[in-house]
Amino acid sequence: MQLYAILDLGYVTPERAGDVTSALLRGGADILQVRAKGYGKDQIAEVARRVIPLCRAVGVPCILNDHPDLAAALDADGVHIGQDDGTLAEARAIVGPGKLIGRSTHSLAQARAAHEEGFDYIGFGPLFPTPTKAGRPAIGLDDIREMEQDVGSHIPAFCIGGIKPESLDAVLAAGARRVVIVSALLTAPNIESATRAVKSRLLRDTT
Ligand code: 3NM
Repeated sequence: MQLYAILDLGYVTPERAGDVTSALLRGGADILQVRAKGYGKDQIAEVARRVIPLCRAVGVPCILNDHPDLAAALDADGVHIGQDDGTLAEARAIVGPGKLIGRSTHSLAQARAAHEEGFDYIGFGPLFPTPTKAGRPAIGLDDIREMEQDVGSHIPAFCIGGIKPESLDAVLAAGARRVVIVSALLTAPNIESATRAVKSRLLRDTT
């Protein structure tokens, strides 16, 4: 589980959700999140109902961003929550056992705390400035190795934020083993081949 893709409706219209999801999956995404900031729950549900079966058909977990209630109602494979979205226990009470619950973390301390709390996986970033989460300060590459040692050796830890195919080498050299890449895949001329290129780079370096 090395490449975490996000179907972000900031980059992809709902009409293209199925096609883009299929391209990400064919390219080798290991886990996929539906992220739809600013969309209503009905719209998110409509997209997720199409995307979840595509993921399930190839055994890839489908995670909803932000909405534990919707994840439970749609029987998604899990939910991803931010630092301000309450505790693991609160999310767990809504989604139930057996679902993945991930946490965004933005420092070594937050990464350790999320692991201690019992999250199933974390995001760690943003490594670089990114328009996908505008305004959040970049944390750079310096803490990746320690984060991998303390957290990533216990639960999957995905480095995120501004990662491009061109910067992947530096991110891996800094100790990362798993990444989330959003805009660089979703805006690629060929999403499937861009995803496949990143995935084979990850496989080459981290196995
Ligand atoms: N979360 P891109 S950075 C959704 O650091 C998200 O928590 C982040 O998109 C975090 O690959 C980020 O386009 C955006 O930079 C990732």
